[in-house]
Parts: sequence; C-alpha cells; structure tokens
Amino acid sequence: MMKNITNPVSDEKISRLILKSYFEDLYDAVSSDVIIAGAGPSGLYCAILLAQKGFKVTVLDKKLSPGGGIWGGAMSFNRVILQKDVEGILKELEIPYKEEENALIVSSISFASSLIAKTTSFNNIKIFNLISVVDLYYIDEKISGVVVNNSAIELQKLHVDPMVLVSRAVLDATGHEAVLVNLYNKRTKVDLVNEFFMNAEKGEEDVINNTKMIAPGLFVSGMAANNVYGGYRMGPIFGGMLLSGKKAAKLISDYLNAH
Ligand code: 48F
Repeated sequence: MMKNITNPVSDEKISRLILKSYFEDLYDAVSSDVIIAGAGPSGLYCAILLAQKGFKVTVLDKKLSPGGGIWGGAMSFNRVILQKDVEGILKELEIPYKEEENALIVSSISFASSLIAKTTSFNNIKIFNLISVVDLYYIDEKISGVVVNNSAIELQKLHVDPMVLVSRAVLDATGHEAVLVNLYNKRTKVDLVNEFFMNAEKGEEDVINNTKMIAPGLFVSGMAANNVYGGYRMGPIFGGMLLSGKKAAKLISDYLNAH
C-alpha cells in the first residue's frame, strides 16, 4: 500500500528533538538583558520593543497560554476596545480593527494571537509558558534576575527547589497580582496602595503614569503598576496597556544603556 507519510518520525526521535530544542533555549535564557514576568499585553509589547532595540529578552508566564487578560475579552465576550491613539500600533502589529464612535473594536482572539506571533518572530526573545516567578534575585543592591519554578510544581505545592535566571533588568508585568513588587515589598517597603475602583478613562491614564522603576533593576508595567500606585482599575480597554509596555521599554533601555 502506498504510504501517505514518506518522512516518518519515530517516538524516540520526537522525545530527543523536543528535549534538545527546549533545553538549548532554557540554557540560553539563564542570562538575558531583560526578564519580563507576565505575557499579557504590556509585557509582550515591551518585549517586542526591547527586542527591536537589540536587547536579549526572556518572557516568562505561569499559565499555559501567553496573552494574559486579552483572551477573555469582556465578561467572556471576545471583543476588546482600544483608543484611536494606538491605531498605529495595531497597524504595526497587523491586528485587524473596526472603528466605531471614535474607538477601535478588536477581536480578543486576533489581538492576543497577533501579539504572541509578533513576539515569537524575534530570535532575541525567548518565551516560556508554565514557568512561575517565585522570587526576585538580588545581588549588589540591585534586582539581578528572578527565581523560577515549574508552574505545575507550584500548583501542587511540591517541595522542589527553584532555580535562578539572571538579567540586568526585570519587569513586573504580572497584572492585578503585581507579584514581583509584592515580593520586593516583603524585604524593602514600597508604598503599595492597591488598585482603585473601575474607571476606564482615569485608569488608562494612570497605567501609563504609574509605569516606573520601583528599585534599581526592577520595573513595573500594566495593571501591576496601577495596583502598586493605587491607580483606577479598568475593564476590556487595552490602549493603556500597550502604551505602558512602550513606556516600560523606554525606561528599561535608558537604564540598560546607562549601566
Ligand atoms: O493581566 P495581564 O494581561 O497583564 P497586563 O499587561 O494587562 C492587564 C489586562 O489584561 C487587563 C486589563 C485590561 O485593561 O486590566 O487585566 O497588566 O497578564 C499578566 C500575566 O502575568 C502572568 C499571568 O499568567 C498573566 O498571563 N503571571 C502572573 N503571575 C505570574 C505570572 C508569575 N508569578 N510568574 C509568571 N507569570
């Protein structure tokens, strides 16, 4: 009988190729210029802009799918809204949109998948899902990387020691939880305020203004920034998240160029 597949791949080869490829990348990610914790809109867009400037970037997300809060749209209705201010960014990322009432309507599925596809198109960005940041790495009085563990191990609360990935700068883009800033706050008090009530117009301004350097080497963007500084929370509107990622990329590249 004629075979449909003329280049069959054995199970043994599948295992070998996957392990070799994955661990080559993970080995390479032991040291980067920037580690971004959280693959939501602010983290992913920041990664893209830093990679365009030539920095070596590692993106870590604890969940199965990168994309953070984009996928869910609004109350599970798969649409999100962006301000016309970011129309240029949507064009650059090749994300289709429709304009109505002076606002842009975007499918959350095309937004998340295009942002992820763009991120994975850079050789100098390594993206790892199912890896949780569990602590900060602090050397010479500056944040110098993160402590990580496998998310399944974290979920099961197994007693398995984590490992360190080093970097010259770290971005907390973990969304509402602001995980890294909270970890920093456990050792050195930061004025952590917690996000304020829902207000799209105020929250979207706040998220850009609150994108800052928290301590030498540690930056915060996106919803995490509003959580830290008491900015208003917001629903399925995402222009501020992209502009926060853009501001974080500028702050981080200025910091890296100066150190
Ligand atoms: O929450 P998220 O999408 O971050 P964002 O860039 O965007 C916020 C919006 O999605 C939304 C909003 C719209 O206006 O307000 O909330 O601020 O993505 C955060 C990502 O961080 C991951 C998490 O799985 C999510 O994908 N994350 C959280 N904790 C950790 C983590 C951790 N400890 N280690 C690694 N990733």
